[in-house]
Amino acid sequence: MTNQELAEIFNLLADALEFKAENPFKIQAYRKASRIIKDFSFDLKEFCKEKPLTAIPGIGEGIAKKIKEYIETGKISKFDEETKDIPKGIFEMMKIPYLGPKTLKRAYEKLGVDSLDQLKKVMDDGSLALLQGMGAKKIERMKETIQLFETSEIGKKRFVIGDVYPVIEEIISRLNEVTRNVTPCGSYRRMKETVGDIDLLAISDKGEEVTGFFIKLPFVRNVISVGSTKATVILKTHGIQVDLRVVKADSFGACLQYFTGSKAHNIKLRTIAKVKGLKISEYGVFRGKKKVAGSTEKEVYKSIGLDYIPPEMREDNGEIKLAMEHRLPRIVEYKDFLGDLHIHSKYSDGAESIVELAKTAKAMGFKYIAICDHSKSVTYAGGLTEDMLLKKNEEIDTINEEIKGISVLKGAEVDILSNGELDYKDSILETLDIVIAAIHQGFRKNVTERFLQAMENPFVNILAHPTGRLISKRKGYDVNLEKVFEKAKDEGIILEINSYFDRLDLDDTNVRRAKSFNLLFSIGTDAHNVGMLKYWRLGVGIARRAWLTKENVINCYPLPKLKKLLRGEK
Ligand code: DGT
Ligand code: CA
Ligand code: CA
Repeated sequence: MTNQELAEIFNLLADALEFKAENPFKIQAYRKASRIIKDFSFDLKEFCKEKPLTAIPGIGEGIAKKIKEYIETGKISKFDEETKDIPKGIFEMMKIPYLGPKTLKRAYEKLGVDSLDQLKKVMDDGSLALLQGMGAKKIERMKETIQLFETSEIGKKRFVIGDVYPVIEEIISRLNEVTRNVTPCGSYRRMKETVGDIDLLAISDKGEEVTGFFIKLPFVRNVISVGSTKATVILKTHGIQVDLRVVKADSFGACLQYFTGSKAHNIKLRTIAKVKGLKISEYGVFRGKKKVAGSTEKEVYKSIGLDYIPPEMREDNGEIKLAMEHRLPRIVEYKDFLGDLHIHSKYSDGAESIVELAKTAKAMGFKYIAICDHSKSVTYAGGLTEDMLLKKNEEIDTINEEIKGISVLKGAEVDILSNGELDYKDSILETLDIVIAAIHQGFRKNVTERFLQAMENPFVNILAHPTGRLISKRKGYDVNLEKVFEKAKDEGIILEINSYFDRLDLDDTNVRRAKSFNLLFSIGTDAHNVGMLKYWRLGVGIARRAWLTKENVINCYPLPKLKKLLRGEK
């Protein structure tokens, strides 16, 4: 069994209970557990030999028991019981945001609707409209929702990178048992926010052994093809396709370059090579029969007169010309990242204590972290009263004295209320090192004006997730970003690159736009459990796709410089 498999089961269980309109708290608990398991850094099966599963923050007795059952018997009886009468098509429809489980249930019970095609049919032939509570307006809205979903990346069967990330991690750690240098390629390596499939490349002289081992891994649902240099499988998790290539070391660079793409980037490279009398293939760069490059990517680029181009820039956006003229910008690197500036603790709706977060962050090599729990009016996410916030500040002071090697910043994710005021008074904001202003309520109500007003507050440093979109679920706020960027420039406000898996907000395109206003950016994982801290890489990935330098990203500043900036000093 794998963590990913188990995570999916809990998510489907939540879907089943939602369909049956059961207790929302229970449903939420399963969803939360699913995400914790998904992001958990150790194999659960191994972990529970050493420690009780309830030692994992956010995993209670009930869930632990089910995990144990799965490890021991390969199934969860509660899951089998709750899902046995629900057709598969219902789960597919449950993926469409805002379609409404209640509606789906009624359509299923009264009209036998058990697939999206069926649902569309009963909407069109008028039979759905005959059911109680199904007015023309509602059906119209449902049609819009379905259309929006079907034209979205998710509807087109692409996957959110933050969902694929832990899957890839788990596969690679298993593959490393038989081979070396297993490297993801394709859109994932370019850090695109959604990926169509997973492309992996490994070095080995014994290709057959590697592909043979790969197709037998416990993740695999079915094998599409297998040979001595490549294999394609479909995973149990979300039905994602994985293409694995195995090459010898002397072709690794060429192959990595080829399978990283993008296609448009590669086509242009080939044209350039041709002019120089060279030919690029997945095995190397050739002049006639003579191989002139192949073992490293750098060599491949150099052989056709180009500087090395980082994967995140390979989108045919002008990078090739710059590489030819040796004028590529030096974009921020993963190693430049010093700390996460947006984390939730147990004080609000996170799973861990600040001490646990600090220790993990330190072990990950971070120099600092900012604990930014929700403010008081966000009651559904355990927002902190002023008293709690001050108590939290004191705890952070103590932790900073006790744990060396990492600094914890006192922060808050302060809500911008519907009248544009902030959720805490200035006298409270003043006690904090870092203030992130955010909108969590009233997405259609004067969002631009509220943002502008909030930015005028001298204690606000950062604007959180400025568009409010969720990749798999919603479009985001009605907001005029140009106005927001302009004001941010005037007021010295930093914009967030929120790297929570479903947000990725700002995205690469908007970061580019914001960059043209000469703004600074802050990367925050918005982690609600310790496993989510690893998604800082997605934030840096966005920064790299937008060609930011390390000067543009405040997480690359050493602590004294960062603190000075946050205090508004030059
Ligand atoms: P995806 O999977 O849709 O998110 O996007 P990619 O870029 O990962 O595309 P994929 O998986 O079809 O192929 C991986 C890489 O392999 C792609 O970025 C470039 C290379 N590649 C695939 N097909 C072709 C092709 O027909 N010509 C060239 N030059 N390269 C290709
Ligand atoms: Ca791909
Ligand atoms: Ca592929």
